[in-house]
Amino acid sequence: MSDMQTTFVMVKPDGVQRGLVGEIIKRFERKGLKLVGLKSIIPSEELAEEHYGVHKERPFYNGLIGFITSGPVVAMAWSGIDAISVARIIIGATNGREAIPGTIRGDFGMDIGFNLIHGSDGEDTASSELALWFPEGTMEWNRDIEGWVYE
Ligand code: DAT
Ligand code: MG
Repeated sequence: MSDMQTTFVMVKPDGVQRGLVGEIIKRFERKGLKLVGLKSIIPSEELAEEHYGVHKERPFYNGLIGFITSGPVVAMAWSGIDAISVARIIIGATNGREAIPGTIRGDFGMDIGFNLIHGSDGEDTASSELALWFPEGTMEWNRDIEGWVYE
């Protein structure tokens, strides 16, 4: 199935602290995904807990919430055909030590917790995460190069 989708992507505090925001955005941009939302915020505890609620019972949960609320993140919405899986491929495996070079985590990460970036893992999480991080909605706009990205 090839559907037009929008996915939620977030540069985590370690990616911001390490000065990788531009490098990360560049990879989504040059791939051909379309930017439809972008903001930098320091997430509140409530926001972090809602975002990672699915991991509430995991041993790393408290550390994860502390990490995500520790400083600025860059929240983004990217659109394109199969954008959810395309973004996950660009991001790479959860553990940076196992992620393939060429992926963001494979190129820049050495850790599982400090893994630089989040990307929605399916249609349901994409829509709930977009609603959570972009309650104001995302942008509708026509990109002039569209006809050179998709045949
Ligand atoms: P992903 O971010 O690749 O979708 P996930 O949804 O399984 O991975 O986990 C969410 C985040 O939680 C992950 O990006 C980093 C953290 N995490 C996962 N497993 C962990 C572990 N075993 N130890 C520490 N942090 C972990
Ligand atoms: Mg996940």
